[in-house]
Amino acid sequence: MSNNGVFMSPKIMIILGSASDIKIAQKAIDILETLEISYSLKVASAHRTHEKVKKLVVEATTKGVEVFIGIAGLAAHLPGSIAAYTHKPVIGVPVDVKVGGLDALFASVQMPFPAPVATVGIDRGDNGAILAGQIIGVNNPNVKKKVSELRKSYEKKIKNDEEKLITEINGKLFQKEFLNEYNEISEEELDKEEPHTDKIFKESESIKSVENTPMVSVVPGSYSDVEEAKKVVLTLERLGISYDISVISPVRYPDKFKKYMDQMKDVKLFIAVTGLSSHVTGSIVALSEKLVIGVPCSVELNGLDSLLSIVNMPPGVPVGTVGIGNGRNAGVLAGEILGISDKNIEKELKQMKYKTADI
Ligand code: C2R
Repeated sequence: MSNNGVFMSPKIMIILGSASDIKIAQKAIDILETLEISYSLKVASAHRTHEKVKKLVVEATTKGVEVFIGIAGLAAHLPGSIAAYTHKPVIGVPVDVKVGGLDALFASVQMPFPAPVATVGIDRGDNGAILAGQIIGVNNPNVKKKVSELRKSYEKKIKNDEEKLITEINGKLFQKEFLNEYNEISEEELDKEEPHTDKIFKESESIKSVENTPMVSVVPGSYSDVEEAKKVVLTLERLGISYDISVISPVRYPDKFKKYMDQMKDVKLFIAVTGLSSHVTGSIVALSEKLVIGVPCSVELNGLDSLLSIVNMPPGVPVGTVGIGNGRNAGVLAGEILGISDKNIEKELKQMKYKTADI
């Protein structure tokens, strides 16, 4: 971006493994334009032009790029290679070129400590850009507001799509009017700052306010996820990041869960640690516009059920997912995000990343 002849670094760098990934990248571009976040876009492959990836990432990190988005199909080593050369958050968007994009998903998400890639769903360039917006929005109220407006546009879309669909159904037995009062979300409600929490907590019993709100809320969905959650909090401890940890299942204790979410409404981000069909991440996203990191746990199917149900979120509601059983990487990712504006966290993070990289 050029401003009176002075070159300013973009906030985000998008790197495509190939120009053939542009259809998915276009989804990210459209969102970043809506959020009014400056970005640069390059084509560079970890396999075909490794040196270029390295130079781009190192230079962009030095010049102040805050978030990287790596978009690639097949054996998508590109996001991981970006993560090797920066301590800034890296988002991976797996592209469906073969096998439904599962190859690219695994290559992006299953990164070793301490090089997390916050992976979003297959072909979800839009969610990659929204996640980047949430990261920038942690310290930028204008971007936060834009992300919030974008979230509301998805709510309006559901309402409009439903109305259109209903008028197209002509079955004789179809009861068009049944429970229609729930279709009416007023413009006022949609325009509220945090519509979900406001709406839901109005009627709940009084909620004590949490003094000294922690930076991060860690939510294991069950006591069986606690061992994994411990890895998250030990990493947060090492990075000097304050946190709350509470075991709460939105399926088993929905009311308690909603109350907890309200108590945590001022945290900077959530880390959900969960196995099986992972409703914890989805429930947090439904109740909050804050950034959510998901840690899939291996309970059944080696954690595949959990990984897929955390990562493959619909457009508008991303969850930045780390590898199965890699709670430590969720802690590192939180450090990368919070380290953008906190020099102390950044210092500890660099120590952790670049020291262990020698092993
Ligand atoms: P071509 O269309 O250029 O043959 O690329 C690209 O991201 C693309 O989806 C086919 C697919 O290969 C992917 N690719 C990677 C990497 N480089 C290219 N996964 C990498 O470095 O990870």
